[in-house]
Parts: sequence; C-alpha cells; structure tokens
Amino acid sequence: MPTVIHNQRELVREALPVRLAPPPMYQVVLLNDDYTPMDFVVLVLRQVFHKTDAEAERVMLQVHHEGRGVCGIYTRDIAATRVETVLHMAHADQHPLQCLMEPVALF
Ligand code: TYC
Repeated sequence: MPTVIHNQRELVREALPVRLAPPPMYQVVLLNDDYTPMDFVVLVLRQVFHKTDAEAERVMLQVHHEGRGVCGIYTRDIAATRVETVLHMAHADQHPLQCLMEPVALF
C-alpha cells in the first residue's frame, strides 16, 4: 500500500512502496583444535548459539571430525558479537578454540 507522508500543513508526497534488500548475512564458524575439551565446545554452542544438547553435540562432533562447522547464520553485528563472546570465553578458560565469521553467498 502506498505510504502517504504528511507534514503539519499539507500533504507532501505519496511515497512509492519501499522494498529493502535483505541484509548481508554471515555464518559463524568454529574450528577444530587438539586441546579444547569437547564439553567446553558443547557448552559454548548451548550458551552462545542457543543449541539444544543434541544439536550442540552434533555440531561439536562435526567440527571435531571435519575440521570446521557452522554454528549459525546472522546479520553482521550479531555474528561479530557471537564470535567475540566465543573467543572471550575460550581465552578466559585458556582454551585455543578459534571462531570466525564469513559472508554467506546470496542466492
Ligand atoms: N578436537 C577436540 C578434542 O578432541 C574437540 C573440539 C571440538 C575442539 C570442536 C574444538 O571446535 C572444536 N578435545
């Protein structure tokens, strides 16, 4: 429906309906290493990415076996904040766990 914009005195403009492009999306990726305990990775997936126990276990094992795994796909700021949170938690517990974000190809 066209949007009608008024100011206090008169009808000013009939705007065209606006269609915004979807925002660029980023996937947050966990990387495997030989030292971070599996339980810690599962905890991170539950706490930061709101995974169920079963899904957290699945993603953790995928990273363990395949070297990397996607934790979730988010807008840029949310992805960046989750990466920071993971790195902060890992550093605080002295684990070398690595986490990064990368752009998702738009179709
Ligand atoms: N490979 C680790 C181990 O055997 C477990 C692990 C899983 C580490 C996923 C990091 O992102 C990771 N303890």
